[in-house]
Amino acid sequence: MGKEQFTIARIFGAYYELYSPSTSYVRAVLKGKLRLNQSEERHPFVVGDLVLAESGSGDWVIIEKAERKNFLTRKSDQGDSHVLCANLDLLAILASLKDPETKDGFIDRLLVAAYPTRINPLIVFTKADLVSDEYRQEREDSYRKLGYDVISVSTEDSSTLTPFLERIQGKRTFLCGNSGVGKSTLLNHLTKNNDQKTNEISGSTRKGKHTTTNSLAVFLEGETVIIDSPGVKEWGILHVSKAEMMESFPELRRAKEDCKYEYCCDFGEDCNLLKSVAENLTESRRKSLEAMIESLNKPHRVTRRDHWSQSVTKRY
Ligand SMILES: Nc1nc2c(ncn2[C@@H]2O[C@H](COP(=O)(O)OP(=O)(O)OP(=O)(O)O)[C@@H](O)[C@H]2O)c(=O)[nH]1
Ligand SMILES: [Mg+2]
Repeated sequence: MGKEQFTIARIFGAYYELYSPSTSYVRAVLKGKLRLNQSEERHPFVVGDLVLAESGSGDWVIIEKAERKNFLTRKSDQGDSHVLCANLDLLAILASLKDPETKDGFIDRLLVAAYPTRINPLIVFTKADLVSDEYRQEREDSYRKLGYDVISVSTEDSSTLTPFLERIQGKRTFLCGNSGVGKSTLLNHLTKNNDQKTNEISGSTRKGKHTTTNSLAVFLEGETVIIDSPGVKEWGILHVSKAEMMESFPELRRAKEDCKYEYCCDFGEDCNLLKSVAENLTESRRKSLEAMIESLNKPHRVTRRDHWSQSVTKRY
């Protein structure tokens, strides 16, 4: 029987959709032993995982999981960590400029979540056609001046997609953001297929309707991979320590350089980092940091209404 390495493109119930450049898409199941070994983990496999599979008489059978280069996690409660995706090169934080408007606090949270993973963040403001150029520029600049890579797109104007395409070329990119910001619409534009269902935002709340329920990796030419994901309301970052949180703020890094040891004191009265919070953060960034530190102390305040269901979708 032939063995081959694949990437997990999608998970639906007990079935896995795998992709390799030579064989394209196949359907697979887990080998019984593998299933038992990993039963302690809530989600033993995620989209983006590399696996070894062998061809059977019907479905392929996954026999081995490769070590992950990196992975993206959310943690919104004690002991309840959720790996979302593995082996990424880029985290595209999609922030809608309008309908729904993504708040800076949400972007800040995702930047903190990305930091310990060392996955490069890219801030992508969406729906640029719905706001003035001045407003778009202002939102872009506030992050660009911190050193982040920032672009804006509108699926109404395909020329705006070129900078995005340039950045994702040859990389594995995870699209994340609130529901309704246009993750699936962007993916459909890039693949020129209607791979993913999209939906209008709600007329009354101006929020998305959690249309995408399962992550999906789409494989393009030149080893470019884009992964669409379900919209999130709040990104739990309980797995990130307070020290890592502060270090992830570029505005505070210079102050950290003055620390005698990695962190010279336990954020006591003479802490350079804490002084720098007052001196170097804008009000909006300071509020974000404080809210995140607060959520470390009160994890129950983090909402868990997000939709990450593993609902079975019929595709075969
Ligand atoms: N005006 C405008 N509308 C857009 C743009 N991109 C997406 N939309 C609309 O926004 C709505 C939501 O888009 P989706 O792609 O379903 O959003 P999503 O982020 O995938 O949402 P979830 O799957 O729920 O997380 C749809 O009605 C899209 O047509 C854009 O650039 N401009
Ligand atoms: Mg979607």
